[in-house]
Amino acid sequence: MTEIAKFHELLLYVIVIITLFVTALLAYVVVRYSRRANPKPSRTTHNSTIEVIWTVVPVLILLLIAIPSFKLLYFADRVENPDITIKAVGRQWYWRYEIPEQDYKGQRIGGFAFDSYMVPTADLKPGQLRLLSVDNPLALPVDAKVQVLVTAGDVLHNFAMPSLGLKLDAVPGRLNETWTLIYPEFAGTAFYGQCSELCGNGHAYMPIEIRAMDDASFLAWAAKGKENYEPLETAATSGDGPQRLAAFKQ
Ligand SMILES: [Cu+2]
Repeated sequence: MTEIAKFHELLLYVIVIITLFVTALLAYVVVRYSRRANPKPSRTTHNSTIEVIWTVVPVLILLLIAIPSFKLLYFADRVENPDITIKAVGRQWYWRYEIPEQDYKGQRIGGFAFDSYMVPTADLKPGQLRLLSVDNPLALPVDAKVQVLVTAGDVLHNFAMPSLGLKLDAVPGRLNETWTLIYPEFAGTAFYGQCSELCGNGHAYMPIEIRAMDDASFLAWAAKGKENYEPLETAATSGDGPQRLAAFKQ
């Protein structure tokens, strides 16, 4: 997200300079070449020097934008040696998180999966956010390169977490990849996102909640997850989504 914000700032400078330049040029032409100030118009039809300049300069500006833009695309595309890998699966209408078995900070963690449902408005506890809080949030360690894999179990969804610079299509039969890193000062912060691809009736009711945690809290969460959540081997077939959605609708 930091890099996206930096790129956005660069674009803002480019846009402001171009807008000021064009506005000044327009004002100059309006005043200097009005009928009163310039009663006998020039009959010039072309000027090679000016034409070359107004072609080359915009090309250079576009290159100035394109180079950092492509660098950013490739930077966000893949991370070398991630510290941890998580997988988000979009379903109608909830997110399922799979934490594959892996080493994190010298400990064996993962091997479990769980469903993450929105907390219905009637069940909200103090501090929980309407349409954003979920029953089982995903925890992520701070200061770790997190490889994020995204797919879908039924129709198109989109895993979007604006604060972390994440927005990735969830496509059935396809595994999309990106990564993020949460700065250490955000330990203890909850981040909220939403499905961002119209996926049907419950599209607005499948939010994403990520809790940033320091390593100790994260390892404790992972240990509890291993105990309480379902093992990953059976994860693909054991979703109780339809029953829980029916309960939610009642
Ligand atoms: Cu959706």
